[in-house]
Order: sequence, then C-alpha cells, then structure tokens
Amino acid sequence: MKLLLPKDSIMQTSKFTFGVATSSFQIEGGADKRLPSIWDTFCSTENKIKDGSNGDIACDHFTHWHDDIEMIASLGVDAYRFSISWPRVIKQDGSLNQDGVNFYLQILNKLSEKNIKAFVTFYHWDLPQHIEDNGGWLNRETAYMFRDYVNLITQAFANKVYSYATINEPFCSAYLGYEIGLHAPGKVGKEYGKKAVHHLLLAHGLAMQVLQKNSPETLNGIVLNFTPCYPLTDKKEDVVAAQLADDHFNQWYIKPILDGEYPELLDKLPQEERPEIFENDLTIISQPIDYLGINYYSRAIYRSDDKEQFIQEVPLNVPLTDMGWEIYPEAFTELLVSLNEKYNLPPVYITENGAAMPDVITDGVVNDIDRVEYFQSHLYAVNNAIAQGVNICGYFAWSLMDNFEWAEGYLKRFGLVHVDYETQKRTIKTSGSAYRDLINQRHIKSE
Ligand code: IFM
Repeated sequence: MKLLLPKDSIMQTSKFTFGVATSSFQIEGGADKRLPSIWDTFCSTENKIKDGSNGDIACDHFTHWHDDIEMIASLGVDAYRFSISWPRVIKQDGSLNQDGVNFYLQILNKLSEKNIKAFVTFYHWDLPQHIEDNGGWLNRETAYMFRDYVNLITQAFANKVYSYATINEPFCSAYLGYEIGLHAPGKVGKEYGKKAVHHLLLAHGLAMQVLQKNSPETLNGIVLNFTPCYPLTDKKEDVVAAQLADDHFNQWYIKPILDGEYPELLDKLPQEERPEIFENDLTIISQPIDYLGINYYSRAIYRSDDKEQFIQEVPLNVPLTDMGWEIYPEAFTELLVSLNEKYNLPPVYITENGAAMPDVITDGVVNDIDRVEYFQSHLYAVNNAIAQGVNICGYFAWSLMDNFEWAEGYLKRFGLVHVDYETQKRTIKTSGSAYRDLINQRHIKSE
C-alpha cells in the first residue's frame, strides 16, 4: 500500500522536511546510567501505568542507538526529532554529566554522518525527581534551572544541531501532570495547572534568550499540541462551551508566546487558580521564535454543562484509533488555517502526527493499512492548509518506533517500526515502507 504525495505541493520538493520523532524516556532505557526522573517515580507508584510497566529498558535505544540511526537513515528521512533526558546530562549539583552528554554527542555525530538534521527537544516531560522534590513546575525556580541546563547543553552541542525546541507540549506537563494527575508527577488540583503552565512558559522564554545568545544559527522554537474544540450542536451554549475549552486547552499556550498575553479568561479565573505573573514575565515568554512546532492527533467535542461549564463528549460511531481518539483530518486543516488567521505565525513544522493502531505481527510482517490511511489523510490535510497560505516547512511522523506510551505503558503502538520488547527486534511496518517510498518519490521528483 502506497502513500501519495499531494500534487503540486511544496511537499514534493526538497524544501519540505520529512522526519520521524521520538522522546528520551519513551525509547532510551539505560535508567541506571542517569538520575531518576518524575516518570520513574510515577511508574513505580501503584495503578498509574495501565500495564504496570516502566521506562527502565523501553526500546533500549541506549544500547541500540547506532543501529536505530542506521534504520532511520534507511527510511530516507531528512530529519530526526528526539529529546534530551535532563536527568542524564545534568548532575544533581547542576553541573554537566559528561557521560550523558557523550551519549547524545555520538548520536549527533552519527546523524551528521548520515546527513540527517537533528531536531533536539530539551524537555519532553522527564523532569529530574530532585527538582520535583523542590516543587517541580509549581516552583518558579525550576524555570531558571531549565535555563541553566539549556545554557550548558547548547555549549556542549555546539554546531551539531539543526533545530532546538525548548519544551514539548506544555499542556501535557501542566494539565495532565499537575491538574488531573494522569501523568507524572500525578498532582491533582485546579489550583496547580495554570501555575505550572506559567513556569513552563517562563522556562521556554528564558531558554529562548539563552538560545539567541549561544546558538543563533539554529532554528529555535517550541512544540505545542492542539486538540481543536468543536461544539456538539450549533446551539449558542455549546458553541460558548467549545470556545471556553479552546481557551483553556489550546489558546492558553500559544497566545502568551505569540501575543505576549494570556486569553481574557485569565481575569475570570478564581484567584487561587491564577498564576503569579511577575512584571517582565510576558515579555520574556514572548521572545521571538524561529518556528512553531505543532502536534496534532485528533479533535474533541464539547457541550455546555451548568456545573462544569463544558464537558467533553465521548466519540461514538466515528472512526477511532487504538487510543480511542477520533480520526478527523479536517480538523487538522481547520486548526492550521485558524491559527494562521489569529496569529502572526512564524514558519510552522508539524512536529508530531500519527496514530496508535491495534497492530498484529504475522510471520514478521505488520500490515498496518489503517495507519497508512491515517498518514495519507493527514498529509493531505496539511497540504490543504499550505494551499490556504499557511507556511508549513516540515512534517514529522510520530513515532519512529513503538515505545512507552506514558500512562498506557507498552499497550499502545504508534511506530512506523514494530518493536518486540522481549528481543528488541525492530521490524519496519507497511507504514514505515510507505513513508520511506513517499520520501523517495519526492527525491526523484525534485531532481
Ligand atoms: O507519545 C506521545 C508523545 O510523547 C507526545 N505527544 C503525543 C504522543 C502520543 O500520545
């Protein structure tokens, strides 16, 4: 089964970047060679991870990184997006852990040998546990510790990186981690969520200042996830409910970065839910960025509710992925176009898009047609947004390989490559071959 490149699209030229993405905790393992992170603690807490698993070994990329990069190269991608494990590269006293840094330097060198651009994310949720013990993202000090970590690493990685992202999906860290407790560190309380967001965004702004100084030649930005909010009906109260959800879950993260202010909703929040905002914070947060990374998987539907204001509907009778997320590529186009209308967007990279599917491996083959279809419809959706004037420069499939899917453990598979967790054998799925052929098609066309 084939993936087709949209006709007459920039996607057919080498100006468009195609890549694959992963993150440190989800693939690395090698947990005994670094400090503990909040995800180690969360995994060892009863009933937090569906299959009771952890990230101690994961895909053992810590051992298999060399072959994994050969595999990435065999897919013909232009770029590889991965994250740095903060607890691997920084010691408890704040100094550099050279062994940890060397692990990433070998990866960066190998990528450069293969002519693959390195898109490096500094924070994909694995906060060192000792920093959480001091309040984690509820403590303003954490933002400054993040800045210092970025400062040391940018010096250590000099000239080896193509692009830096400060933070991946602050929504997940703040809301899932500090408000509803589905993710590490598992805190629950409305009074925590927006405080954590503010410190995450402050950390982003402070890190951008460091990047401008230490690494002005790289493409520097942040990665935000969006779940577009649709009303259940066109009744006014449902429309208002969906807009409110959108302010809380989407606009809350992008508006301070691009407009230097939070949505008006800030003034309506009860005092205990408001973050403490210092005088220059929003100026720091709204430092210019070279690009915006956008992650999209699905949409959500809301209806009004007297008590909760808005309630998310469970999708019924619609196509779903194995996560239970609705497959709705139209929302991807609408999201990109609406963000472009609302904001003065910098160049955009789709830094994650993909689907968990109920894969079966038979005689060494994973014929994941459903995932190929997902990619095809979403690539068209991105192309439709490009056709409507959105400046999109690249697309990263989530994920290179099956990995630790957070609270779902190893039960959900998002990879283009199947991982047998017993043997660590990698098998390229039908979707992986289709992605490779799509990229090769483009190379032939642009010659
Ligand atoms: O696996 C995650 C990734 O770490 C962040 N974005 C969403 C993916 C799928 O849930």
